[in-house]
Amino acid sequence: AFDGTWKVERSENYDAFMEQMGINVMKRKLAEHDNLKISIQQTGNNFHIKESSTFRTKDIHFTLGTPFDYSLADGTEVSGTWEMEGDMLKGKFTRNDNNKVLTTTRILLGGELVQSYNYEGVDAKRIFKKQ
Ligand code: MYR
Repeated sequence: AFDGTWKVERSENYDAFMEQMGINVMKRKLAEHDNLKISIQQTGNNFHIKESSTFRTKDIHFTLGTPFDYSLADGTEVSGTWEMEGDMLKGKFTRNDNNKVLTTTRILLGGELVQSYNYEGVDAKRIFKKQ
């Protein structure tokens, strides 16, 4: 159901979230307009994600329930797991540099893909439209 190519359309509280993550204002300004696109292809428990933005393009493969490593666009390394809970993808990732936890979810709502983020008490959302 998550399959397809999704392009970010709007964000909520993303600047404050990135600030909490420790990202400086210059990078945050660029990241607000990163034109993030994610292509999702699910085969059973296996996901193939193609990420593209003004920062980079990246291929990610993961299996639900199996930990993997990922680096954020600013170079921050995290490791963690995606799991499916009902219709929701739930991710829990730990930063390698400070062991703090970033949680994220993906859900389809009214034809949009809504990704929520939480880090150290700050919530944000990015909302994607199907291409
Ligand atoms: C994926 O499914 O797209 C790959 C794994 C995602 C891991 C966690 C994503 C958190 C992204 C947070 C970006 C915020 C930058 C400060």
